[in-house]
Amino acid sequence: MKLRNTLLAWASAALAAATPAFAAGATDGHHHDHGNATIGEAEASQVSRTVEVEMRDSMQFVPSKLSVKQGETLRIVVKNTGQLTHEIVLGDEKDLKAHAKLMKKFPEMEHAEPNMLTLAAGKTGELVWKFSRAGVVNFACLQPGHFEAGMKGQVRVAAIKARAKDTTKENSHAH
Ligand SMILES: [Cu+2]
Repeated sequence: MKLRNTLLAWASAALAAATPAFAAGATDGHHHDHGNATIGEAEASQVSRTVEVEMRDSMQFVPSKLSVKQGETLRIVVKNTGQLTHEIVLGDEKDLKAHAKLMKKFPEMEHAEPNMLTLAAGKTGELVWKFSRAGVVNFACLQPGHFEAGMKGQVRVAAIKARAKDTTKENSHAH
């Protein structure tokens, strides 16, 4: 028990270094709806489109590439058609890689955040996400080994208009 706590504390610390969004969930044990400002925020009331993504045991998301316009809120209906548990986690590639490494060390690690969804074989779930920044948002399955096997994809967010303000570094809470 003590060892496990220590491992979890270490995992939380490592995640804190990797991504503020994961750390918030790991340390305070409850959920804010701030989302992660670097990739967007979940706003269920503003869904403009629904897309379906299938998870397969061949370590693929189908489709693995999605396109949205900046500011668009998507409902992503995710269906696991395989025999294995899969998950989808939205984030930037650096965070996803760091998280995938941790999952290999601590495969029992559980998480529940607005930017991720874990689905057992045959299950369907959905994520609602607003893509507020132009660029690329990556997604991946972080079940141990799946990311490395290529289970990942991208959402390309097309810019509507160039903006003078650079929000890249902002990860603040807008209250
Ligand atoms: Cu998977």
